Amino acid sequence: GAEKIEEAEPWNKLLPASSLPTDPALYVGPFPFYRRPSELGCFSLDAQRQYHGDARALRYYCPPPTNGQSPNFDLRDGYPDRYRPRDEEVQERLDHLLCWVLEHRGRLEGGPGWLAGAIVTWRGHLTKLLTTPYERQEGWQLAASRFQGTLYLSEVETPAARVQRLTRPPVLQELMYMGYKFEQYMCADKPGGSTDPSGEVNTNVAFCSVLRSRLGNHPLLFSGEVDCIDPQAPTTQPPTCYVELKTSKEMHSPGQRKSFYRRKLLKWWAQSFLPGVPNVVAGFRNPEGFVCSLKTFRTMEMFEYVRNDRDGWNPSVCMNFCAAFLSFAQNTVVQDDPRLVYLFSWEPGSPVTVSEHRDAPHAFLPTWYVEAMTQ
Ligand code: 0WD
Ligand code: CA
Repeated sequence: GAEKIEEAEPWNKLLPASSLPTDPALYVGPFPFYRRPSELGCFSLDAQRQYHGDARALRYYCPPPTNGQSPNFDLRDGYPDRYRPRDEEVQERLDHLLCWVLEHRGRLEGGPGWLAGAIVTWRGHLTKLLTTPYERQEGWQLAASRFQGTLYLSEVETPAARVQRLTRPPVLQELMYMGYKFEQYMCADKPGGSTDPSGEVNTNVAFCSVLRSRLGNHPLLFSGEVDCIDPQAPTTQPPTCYVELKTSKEMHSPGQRKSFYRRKLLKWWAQSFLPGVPNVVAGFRNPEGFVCSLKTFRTMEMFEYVRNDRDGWNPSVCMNFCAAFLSFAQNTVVQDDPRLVYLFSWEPGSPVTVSEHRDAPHAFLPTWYVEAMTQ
């Protein structure tokens, strides 16, 4: 069977495929191997977006008392006067993660050769890959370079996404603020401390966990922003003690719930499953922008809401597609050259395509990184 076809088409062995389909039906099958993610380290970005190789920006989960009262969080409070949004014109690419890798390259677990066989990227980029077979609205572009064996993946803002960002309606800008404001109502700066919603919301500040995992035969090193740690969690071992915070519209009809399970829970699952964050705490906001109810969703139980839904999502499809994309990228990016970039592009309804580029504007491995790694 398969052997005959390969013999009949020897060019399949010589040339990498030129595109990758994304139809969910093609990726149905057993759930692939996914190594239990372990935390290799962390870093923080401060109010000026400066990197620190420590956990100074980590916050502590501090939910309101459950004495029968509902919360009443005004998510619009402080907007826009106590809002310091990050400058989105600055394209950071993988820089902060590379800073961490550079600092730790000599003492990575898995041995000295481990990094050379790994894929290095942001968790958020992998989330987009996981949800691709079900995504009907937003395309993506991922730039890939191989350097000292390692495959680096860095997202490129699509022209459409740039237009959307620059013409973002005021209501959407306020909605973005509201997500961060919710974090402020739910987190304290110290374990056992209290929340302080009177302060500023500064989205430059971030705590990032750096994780190791493996999908199929692809060793992974990725980093993701973590909202807070639960000091009361059954285990204090990261990533099991981390909590992801989300806001969503209050739901009042079966149709609204169905669409929440189909669209939002898929994104929440993909984002938290990757780093092994076990719980997502949702704040449901009413039309006036107040959160009056909270619900904890267990990441490992999210699929149950769509298991019997014909138009639901399937975790195996997400992971199998991601594994297929990583193989596609590994087979495409053959030359080891930090100035050579393969740009993988995807639009809903089409396969993933690839184009080849050299140097600016797509090259993304900074000179300081390449030079320090070459020492
Ligand atoms: O420059 C860019 N295009 C991006 C930069 C896109 C996505 C993320 N980032 C930055 C983040 O700020 C962070 O430093 O990369 C780092 C890690 O991101 P990630 O964890 O891989 O990204 P993702 O899973 O997409 O987002 C996690 C959180 C978000 O939480 P919610 O609950 O909204 O999913 O990171 C925050 C946000 O709180 N976040 C951002 N913060 C500032 N600027 C951005 C952004 N563009 N995107 C997500
Ligand atoms: Ca969040």
